[in-house]
Amino acid sequence: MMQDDPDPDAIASALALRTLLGRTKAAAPIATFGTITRPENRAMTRILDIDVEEIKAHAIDEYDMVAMVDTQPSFFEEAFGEVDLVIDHHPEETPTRAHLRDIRPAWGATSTIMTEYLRAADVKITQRLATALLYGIKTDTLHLERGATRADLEAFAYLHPRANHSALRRIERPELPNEALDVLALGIARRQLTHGVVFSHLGPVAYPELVAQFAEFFLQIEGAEWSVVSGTVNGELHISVRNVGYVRAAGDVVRRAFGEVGRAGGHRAMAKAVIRLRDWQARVGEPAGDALRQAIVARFLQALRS
Ligand SMILES: [Mn+2]
Repeated sequence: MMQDDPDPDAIASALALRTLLGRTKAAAPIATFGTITRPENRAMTRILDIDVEEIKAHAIDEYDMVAMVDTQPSFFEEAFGEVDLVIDHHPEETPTRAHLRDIRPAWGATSTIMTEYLRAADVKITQRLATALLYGIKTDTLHLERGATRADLEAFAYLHPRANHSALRRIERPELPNEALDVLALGIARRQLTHGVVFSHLGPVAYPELVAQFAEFFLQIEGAEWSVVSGTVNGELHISVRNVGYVRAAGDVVRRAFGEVGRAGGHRAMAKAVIRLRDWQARVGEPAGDALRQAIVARFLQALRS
């Protein structure tokens, strides 16, 4: 089991645990109650061919044992009895009930702990697994700049020569289709920076991840603490929100701004809303052009101030 929106550290740790236990993907599925949303994380599972199953809470009963990596039972809304194994590096909020537990809050990444286990058990670390674990450590420690310990550096140094660096590059810098640059050009031309928020409506986009990708990009604009990028695809309006991290939680603001017209939510620094265009039409107004742009700006700024 991983958290609801699994990150690379969780995904790599799950793959490592399965390898350590010598299980197949049928015998030990890697599961989440949520969905992987971040484009880089989706790219990781696709490029490294890691199967992540999205399961419902009651499906847990079908398994003989539950192991958690990079998370703890108390982090879930769903109630777990005693789980079998917890390996994590987050501080405990409440004491963890597990048959076996290895929680090391000082460690920068669960991937580091898993690398130590694999090495101690003399299990072969394939290039694919090394790539996943290296990426897990990189992302959780911001390229070893945040919270990395000697253990993280040692695991990093061990994994680095064993990893596939061209695969890593493709994961970290998702390829942009040529046509996406025309969409980006339009988005740049139409951007609007107001009260520390940069807004851009891209219009129709080929796939939803582009909206998230450009939201990351627009956050780099000088003076922007927030970026709010929107686009339409498959009869839906997708709005991706990013912030610099020390401001209000993005998920709260997005829920407040768009929660009543569609699905909306997220985390501290990233959030998104997905709204059917006909719901927007029925409850807000014209789902295109200036009317749409102005409504997004007005709703977001109001939610931010309230
Ligand atoms: Mn982690």
